[in-house]
Amino acid sequence: MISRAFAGVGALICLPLATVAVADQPKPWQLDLQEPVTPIMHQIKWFNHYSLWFIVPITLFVLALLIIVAVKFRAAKNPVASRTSHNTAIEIVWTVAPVLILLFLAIPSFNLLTAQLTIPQNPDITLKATATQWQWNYEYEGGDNPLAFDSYMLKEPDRAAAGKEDVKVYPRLLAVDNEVVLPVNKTVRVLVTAAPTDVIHAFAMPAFGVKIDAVPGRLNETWFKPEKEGLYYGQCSELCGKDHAFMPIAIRVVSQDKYDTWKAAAAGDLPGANKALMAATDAPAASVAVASK
Ligand SMILES: [Cu+2]
Repeated sequence: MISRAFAGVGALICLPLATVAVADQPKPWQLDLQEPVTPIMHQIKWFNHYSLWFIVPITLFVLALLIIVAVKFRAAKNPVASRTSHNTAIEIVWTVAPVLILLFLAIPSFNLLTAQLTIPQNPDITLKATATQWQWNYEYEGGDNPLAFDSYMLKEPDRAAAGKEDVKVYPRLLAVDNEVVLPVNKTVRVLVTAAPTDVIHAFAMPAFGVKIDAVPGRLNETWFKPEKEGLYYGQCSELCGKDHAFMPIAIRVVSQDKYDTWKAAAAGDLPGANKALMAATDAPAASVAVASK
């Protein structure tokens, strides 16, 4: 709890620095959460800051009590210890106060959990993400153009051929060969699983407020609605073997038009569709593609 409070204080200090940088990926020395891009992540960020208003004062209060007790009642100053064993007023206060504090934390916490776990009835897109040691496979469910592809971490020798030389936009260990492409402001249901004979992985996208296990033989469900175009990065977040650190998740959020063009072309020629989309999103201004504020 104490370390969380310090992280929070650090985050508040560093906030002006964090907002300058791009919004879609981890930053050096970042302490706060990533910039929220979905309604759920806005709520998570709010709840994080809200709970710090309880955690920081409690931590400081307990620290102050400890210091007072250690100084005021030290053996040299207080050779005969008090034999007081009970005080009804104090018993009531330290029972009722924590109950109230926990209620103030529990109610918004359960609201958030409900919002996360309530899958929208009519999602615009259903995406299936299947984890394997050590890459992701994505399937676009339904519609006229079934589409499925593997997504591997971009290997350094392939950078130039993929047209992904800019390490700010395509960072080492986070960039992939084939990104998931999704339209902006659309509700996306994600079905998450792992290959039948594989191990447990986890699908995590910090800017979207999504983290859910990918379990062999089991279909987990989550959802998000990205509000801003950009290229967003996440990682497998369940220790899954020697290349666990090398199976990133990349989601490119684009306009509906660009998505439709990409989707129509991708079924026949995925590398070509990706190249065309990169030319359309990266070329005019690289800063747009990285969703800077
Ligand atoms: Cu994994």
